[in-house]
Amino acid sequence: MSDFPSFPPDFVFGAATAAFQIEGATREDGRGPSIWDTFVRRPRAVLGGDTGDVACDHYHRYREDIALLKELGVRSYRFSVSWPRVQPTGSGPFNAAGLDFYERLVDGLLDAGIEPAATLYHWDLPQALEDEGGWRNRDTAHRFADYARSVAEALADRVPRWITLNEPWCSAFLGYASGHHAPGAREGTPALAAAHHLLLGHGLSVPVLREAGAREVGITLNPDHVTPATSGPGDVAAALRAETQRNLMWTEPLLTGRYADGEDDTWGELIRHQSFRRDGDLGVIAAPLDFLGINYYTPSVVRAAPYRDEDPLSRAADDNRFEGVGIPRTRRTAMGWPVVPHTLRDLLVGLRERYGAALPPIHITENGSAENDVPAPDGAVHDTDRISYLDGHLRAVAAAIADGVDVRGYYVWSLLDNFEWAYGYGKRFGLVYVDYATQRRIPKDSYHWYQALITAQERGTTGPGLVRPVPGGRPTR
Ligand code: IFM
Repeated sequence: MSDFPSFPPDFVFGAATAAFQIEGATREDGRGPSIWDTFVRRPRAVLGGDTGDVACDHYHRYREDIALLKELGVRSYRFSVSWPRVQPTGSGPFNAAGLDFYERLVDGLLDAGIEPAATLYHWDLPQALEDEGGWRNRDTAHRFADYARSVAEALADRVPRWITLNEPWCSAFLGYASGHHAPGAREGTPALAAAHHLLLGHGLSVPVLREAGAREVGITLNPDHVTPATSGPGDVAAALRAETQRNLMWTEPLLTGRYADGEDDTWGELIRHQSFRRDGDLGVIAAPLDFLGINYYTPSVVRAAPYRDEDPLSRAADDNRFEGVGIPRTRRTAMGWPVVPHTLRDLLVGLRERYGAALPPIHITENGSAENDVPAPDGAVHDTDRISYLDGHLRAVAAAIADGVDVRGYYVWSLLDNFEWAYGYGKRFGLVYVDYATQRRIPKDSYHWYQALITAQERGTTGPGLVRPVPGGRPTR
């Protein structure tokens, strides 16, 4: 940690999780089924047939997890509310027992001196809404705003920071185009309708959240840092299509109130029938934000490719004539994701250059790495690769701040090892190792490293040799 840059005094260091990935208790206290409860039971949908039924058992162990957060020293904890836990069918009556869980969680965090940051939608749509078309159906956007209102009316007096959606690109393109995520659909125009309705649901919920007392309202995107494989016009155009799908189709409506210019080249016939977009929608979607959440893990290098499916009638919305190429000479995480930290700085500076004053303050709402963690004979988890990943990316955030980007916070993904969606429990992103057989939590070396970093930042004592993380113990100086 020597020569580690100093962050502004009010910079928020945090850690993040999401409901379906950690809570378990999927059939308890009146929770309804979500699209992920259905999807995990589809043959071969999730590696090893893993489910969210128990996960990290956080629903029962949240007090222990709050104690881990307190010991870690984070200022803020980002969690998500499970929509089907608080409103089992996504419309109609709320489930008092479900809301009560989040009341207890929030009160426990506040007692521990930790600011709660709530995400309203981290992919666990109530199955009953999917049965009506899910996000393809415009009505789901209105159901989402109603849900947002009720949750905020219950919690906004104690939760200052609210995130409407987590990574709507994943909900639309992994959920309805590639089919790798719930609900597992492979569609064209309906997936683009889903993307639009996600944005609409976000926009409808922003004023509702404010009316209910939310102090800061934002949305979390996962923009990619895209580079063309060559400077040839074909690859450059392919990179723009990749950027349109991953970045611009989200940031342009949200921050400028316009649809992205590159849509026709990206989607061709699939976007020509736009009856799902109505007059006035852009005004709703562009509701002013208090912050923009950015989740960032790895960059992409892309080149031009033919359509995988020549037939626009059956073509999926992610079939946009580009493909990724490898990035040589870079370490890869256990996800196979290349580690190139400076691209986070470049992405942030690029957003600032593109949107100028229209770019709200930024919180890095997720960043972290999956590594092949195994407890060592001494009982500890020596995850030096994760420490190096986090170190590099935090330095990239500091560099972006030095370059004038208004970044206010950084949340490590994730507090705990957890259910990594289609990869099941095989991929470990946590600062804390979870032994799923016993539910024992073991803080990894990265946990102690982050703890030492936060302590040093708070004391204003970063600099050469000032902080030494002690695996398994408190930082020393
Ligand atoms: O685990 C996910 C999280 O749910 C959303 N952002 C990316 C993480 C790592 O894949």
